Amino acid sequence: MRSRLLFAGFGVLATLVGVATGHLVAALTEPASSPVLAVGSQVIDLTPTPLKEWAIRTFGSHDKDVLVGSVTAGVLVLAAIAGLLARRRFELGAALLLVLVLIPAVVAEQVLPSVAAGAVGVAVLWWLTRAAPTPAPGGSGPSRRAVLVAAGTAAAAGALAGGAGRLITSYRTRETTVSLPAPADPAPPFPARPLDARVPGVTPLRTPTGDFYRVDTRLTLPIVDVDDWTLTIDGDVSRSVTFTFDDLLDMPLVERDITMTCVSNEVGGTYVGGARWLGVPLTDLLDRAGIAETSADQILSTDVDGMTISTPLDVATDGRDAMIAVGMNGSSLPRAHGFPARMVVPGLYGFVSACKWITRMTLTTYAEQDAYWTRRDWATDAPIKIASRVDTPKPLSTVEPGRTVIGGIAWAQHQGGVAGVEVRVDGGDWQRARLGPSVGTDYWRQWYLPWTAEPGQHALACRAIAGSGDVQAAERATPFPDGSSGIQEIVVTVA
Ligand SMILES: Nc1nc2c(c(=O)[nH]1)N[C@H]1C(S)=C(S)[C@@H](COP(=O)(O)O)O[C@H]1N2
Ligand SMILES: [Mo]
Repeated sequence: MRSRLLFAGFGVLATLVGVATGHLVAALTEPASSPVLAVGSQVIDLTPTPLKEWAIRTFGSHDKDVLVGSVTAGVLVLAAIAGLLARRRFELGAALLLVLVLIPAVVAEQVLPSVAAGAVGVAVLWWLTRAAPTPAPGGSGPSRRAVLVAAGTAAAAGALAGGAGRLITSYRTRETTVSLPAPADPAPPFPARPLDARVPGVTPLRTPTGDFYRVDTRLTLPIVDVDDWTLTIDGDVSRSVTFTFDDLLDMPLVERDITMTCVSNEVGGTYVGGARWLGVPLTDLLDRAGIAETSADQILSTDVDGMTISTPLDVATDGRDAMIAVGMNGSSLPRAHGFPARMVVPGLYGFVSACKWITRMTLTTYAEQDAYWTRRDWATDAPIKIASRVDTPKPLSTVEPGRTVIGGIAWAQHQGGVAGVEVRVDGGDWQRARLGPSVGTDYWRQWYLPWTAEPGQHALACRAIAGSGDVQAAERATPFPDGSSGIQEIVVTVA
């Protein structure tokens, strides 16, 4: 029994040292190719949409941690089994270990780190099993001390390789900032006294960059050298054109306050943020390529790794402030939000517009080419739905009786903005809330309603009214395929 545990441990240790080596090799070649992450990325791409939905719903923004954790746990169990097999027949254990580390090599085509992980893993397993006493009755062999020394050495080497990999990765993935020119067309002044300065608990009018929600299919962020980066417009255009980053900065830049929303946002959810974007108007770029004669109906954007996002051409060129953004809240884009450039289209959900790390815009048709989410049956035409959220009080919280406020945020981008918000207490009449300052029709709006809270349980609901006159839909819809809808109603206790 002791010997079995020992060999299971050998399997795990050998695998860990192998993976650490793979991590180091990956750090030196391409940090996104770390074996666990490679398998994880593949799992994300292959996961059916309903399961993905469920994961996002159940684990929220921890969905990726859960995924990485599950892959890791699975690998470790198999590693222990490989160790057990090696106890009787080394070749069997070594074979299982090799299969384990070759999975990322095959599914994610990441050969170098996997080969290194496999070679080192098998070597360590061989070395550990040789140090252990033979399981045969009366078998002698090397001492306990030899096992401890071998295991200790392997663990130290693994820790060293893993640590070095981590250091190199963090150096290579550091943020780079580029200084950007002033906008030729600046945004109007931002309100000096947003509501959050007066009503505690209401979402800040401008989302600090570090707090801006992040949604993408990646487990690691791409490393893009701005000096090598280019943006090409091709497909059904008069002429293909390619821009360097400096070419973009030489064009007149516009600055706009735009609220971005993810289609995966649930009613009352947090996948929404307001920022000040700096960029080149999309139509200025398309005009350089010439689209007067085009029969395209979509812009198919491609990112540095070939991920694709489709945008309806007519919507993107209807006069709204669509842009290729290079700046966010006064700095160049952070890596998480698309450095060095991304698309931003007010009024469209991010999955049909906001391509980060963009390198190509191909003018084509929906009939001819499918983008990443189109292949997964999401909508292609997906305007952001009118929505509102209660920020304060928090759902299921306890509130002191007496004078207080109900407050939150609402959005109706490119539908005239938010013209009104109404609040309903305990199913009563809809009451008009007071609105915070307007930041334009593509931006969200803060709101609050003074409320005298009587002891007991209360249900609080809100709904937005757009400048277009349309009212937030009460019909419940799930995020798939074109965005959630419904009225958020929270319950609080006053005591
Ligand atoms: N390259 C790339 N761009 C992408 C995505 C992605 O997965 N890959 N996700 C999109 C989605 S679904 C949304 S909602 C926005 C989110 O942008 P943010 O992470 O900057 O908030 O980016 C969009 N752009
Ligand atoms: Mo999204």
